[in-house]
Amino acid sequence: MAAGRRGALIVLEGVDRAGKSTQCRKLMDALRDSGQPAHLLTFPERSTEIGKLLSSYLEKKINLEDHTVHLLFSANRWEQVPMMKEKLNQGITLVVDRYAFSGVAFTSAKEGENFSLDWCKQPDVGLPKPDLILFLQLRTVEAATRGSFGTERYENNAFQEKALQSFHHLMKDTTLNWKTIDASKNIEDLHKEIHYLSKEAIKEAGEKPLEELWK
Ligand code: 2DT
Ligand code: MG
Repeated sequence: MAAGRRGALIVLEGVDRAGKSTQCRKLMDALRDSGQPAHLLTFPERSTEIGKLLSSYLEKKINLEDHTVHLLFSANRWEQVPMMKEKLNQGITLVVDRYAFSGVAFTSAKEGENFSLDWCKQPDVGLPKPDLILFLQLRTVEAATRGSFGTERYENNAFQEKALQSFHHLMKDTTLNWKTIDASKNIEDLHKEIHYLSKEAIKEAGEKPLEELWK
């Protein structure tokens, strides 16, 4: 690594069972094998105090008011920001499994309150802006062939469909580097595409400062 080059912030988003976690791990391995320092982050980060609350909420052990839980998901990202910036500045690339886009997509999919995209975005304004957002696209029927849903909150077809619509709205933002990829491909082909796009993003990120999301 050349001195002074920052790492890239690479986010994977997509519906349940699109293969995000598998692809994050494979990307991590490939980057490290090629000598590129990389660190994996997952949101929600369930190990912190806020993360434990979120985990209990997702496991349906506790209920939380909808605005409150949205702000907690955001706070769960903010608490990682000092570490994220430090790593990026050290030239370490961050591979992130879900980010603010899941936050907006899942809250705005909720019935009843009519959460606007704008309201949902506000708490995450100013987070480190991703250099690349890979959206793993998979039709709901195809996702269903990969096994059944788990028992956590939000794990049902109707909800995932609504979240998917919100993701599509967010993807219209041309100030962000969204890349939609066909997640119905086999694991290896998908990995090759993700690895290629990530290498490009890492090259470009090294030449420019880190920006702020939605600002
Ligand atoms: P997994 O651990 O299976 O990815 O599920 N979520 C996530 C939100 O509602 N808001 C957020 O900000 C984030 C990051 C998506 C985690 C579940 O939590 C939802 C699925
Ligand atoms: Mg899940």
